[in-house]
Amino acid sequence: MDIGFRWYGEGNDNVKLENIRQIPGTTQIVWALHHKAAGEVWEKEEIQREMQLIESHGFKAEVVESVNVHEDIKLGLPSREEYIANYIETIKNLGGAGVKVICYNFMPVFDWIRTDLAKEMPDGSTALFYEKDLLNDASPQDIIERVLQNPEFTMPGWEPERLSKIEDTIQQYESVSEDDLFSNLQYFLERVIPVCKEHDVRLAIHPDDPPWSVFNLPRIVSNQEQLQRILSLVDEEHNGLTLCSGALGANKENDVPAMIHAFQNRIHFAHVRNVYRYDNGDFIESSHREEDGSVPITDIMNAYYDIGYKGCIRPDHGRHIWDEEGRPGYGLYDRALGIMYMLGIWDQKRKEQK
Ligand code: DNO
Ligand code: MN
Repeated sequence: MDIGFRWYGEGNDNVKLENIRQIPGTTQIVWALHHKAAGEVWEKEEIQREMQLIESHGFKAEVVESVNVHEDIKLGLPSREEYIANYIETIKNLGGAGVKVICYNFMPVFDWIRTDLAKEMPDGSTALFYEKDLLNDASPQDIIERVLQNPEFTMPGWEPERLSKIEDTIQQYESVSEDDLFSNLQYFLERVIPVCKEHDVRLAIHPDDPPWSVFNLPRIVSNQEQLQRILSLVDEEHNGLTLCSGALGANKENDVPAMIHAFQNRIHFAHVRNVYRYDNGDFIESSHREEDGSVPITDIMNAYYDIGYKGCIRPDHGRHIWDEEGRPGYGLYDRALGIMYMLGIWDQKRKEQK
């Protein structure tokens, strides 16, 4: 198992690679070319430059999060052909450079949604928060304005060019059912998975965050049954999952340890984070510690240990603590604490098994 840490690139992240290097046990940087719009080809030279920078700091750079899927592919429009061809080009370029896993998502319009990026907790830390009633009552535009009050960085999935046409994009989905979205995903996978196989790159779909429909948009990556259906669309190892305990864990029906056992060799990347679920349907991203939230983090780590998981695990989001500023969810300190918590469970388990 490799511990990974998501990093947004030089000038686009106030966490330094030198600092990540000091988190015990951390060997992978999970990266992306964040300036690339969905549908653009990632060129070989740019890929190499980024990977060399990461590797020169002593890390592996084998996991990319994310190569975003163009909306026309999700909508199943004729123009998807061009974007699928570009995606294939990117897979080849990444595979050629030594990348082993590509994380992506298939959420219409919004990749993750919250109503507050810095909700204060009783201890003074801040965290990403989802307020159910607010989301149900507000328009997409209200939410965007609320969430992006003082954007210091562009957040993935919330790029200005994407947001500027959001109402139109939402409208385009009015005629797209869940079954249509499954067929559009299948169409995409049938074309890209053979290329992944040839270049030995594993594709790993990230669950919907949160795992239910927002603004009446179809969502198909929200529970065990849907994940199973996605794996069956192209039943081949390279068609796999990013199992995100925080995204899935926002719905109490989702049993993440059971999913780890059920999907074993199809999990190519793991996000571990906790969420505290309030009775009214709200949730907040708590610390990784099991008792601070509603997700059984110790059972999850034990399940990964028990299946002999060899892939990359990264702490997903963290709170902002110790006066740290910067990208919501992606500070240094709380994610580092998360890593130490995960490794504590892992090491204990390893000792017991000896
Ligand atoms: C939330 C995050 C996501 C993730 C993308 C992957 O849990 O991990 O924003 O990065 O959905 O495409
Ligand atoms: Mn995640």
